[in-house]
Amino acid sequence: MEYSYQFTHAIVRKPARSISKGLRAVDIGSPDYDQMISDHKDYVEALTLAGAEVIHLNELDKFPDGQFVEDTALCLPNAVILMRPGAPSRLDEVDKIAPKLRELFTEVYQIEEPGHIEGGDILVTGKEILVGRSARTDEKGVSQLSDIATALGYVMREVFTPPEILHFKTDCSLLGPNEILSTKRLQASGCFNGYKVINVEDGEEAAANAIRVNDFVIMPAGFPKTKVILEDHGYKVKAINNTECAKLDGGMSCLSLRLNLI
Ligand code: CIR
Repeated sequence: MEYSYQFTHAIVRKPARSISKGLRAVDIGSPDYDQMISDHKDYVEALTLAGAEVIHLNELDKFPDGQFVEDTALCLPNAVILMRPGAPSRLDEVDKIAPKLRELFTEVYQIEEPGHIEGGDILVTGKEILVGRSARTDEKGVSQLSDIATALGYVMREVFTPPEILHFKTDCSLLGPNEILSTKRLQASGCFNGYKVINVEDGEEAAANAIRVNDFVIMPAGFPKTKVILEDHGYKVKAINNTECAKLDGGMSCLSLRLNLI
């Protein structure tokens, strides 16, 4: 997994007008649809700039959280594992994306009932797959994923997402094979021992959900100190407005599935 941040393709789904009904931990107001569409365009442009060919899926009015495609699957270089979201309203999003994933991958695995996992709880690093148990990802799901990943030759390690955090990756991102961007609160759980960790600036916790795609780090705009920290470490950074997705607890990683179709 030396190339855990190198991607040839990315799958995105256009936000639906029903986003106003999207799940959120705390209601801080309804997202503005036009702004979200404009941000989504910028996000697609950033993926393209980073060298990924973007595959577009139609909006799904029945699934207000459908644009957060990351939660529906784990894409590895030669196989895809269809997830089983822990949020009941999101369960059937998997059936909607599965046909496209079956077109792209010959090896397709699936998390089965009664297990649950959402892709936002999975971080693939240069040496292992970290899976954070959370309100959305349970023991049975993790155990199924462990069987599949181990059979495919990967090392999988279970970690625990602190209860105040939606998904494991809400608070961290991969920057390099052995380098992680993390909030201090997540790092304090000890899950990144053995990695080089760069902390986001205090007060800029939402900057931790970024994505490394080839030579770029794509991060949410509005976190200038963390942006400078990343640039000082030599990263090429592209910042995208995320104010509307943030109202639904979504960010840079949630909005795409990154694939390496070699
Ligand atoms: C949800 O609560 O499921 C959505 N509103 C946000 C999902 C964000 N996904 C992610 O962090 N991978």
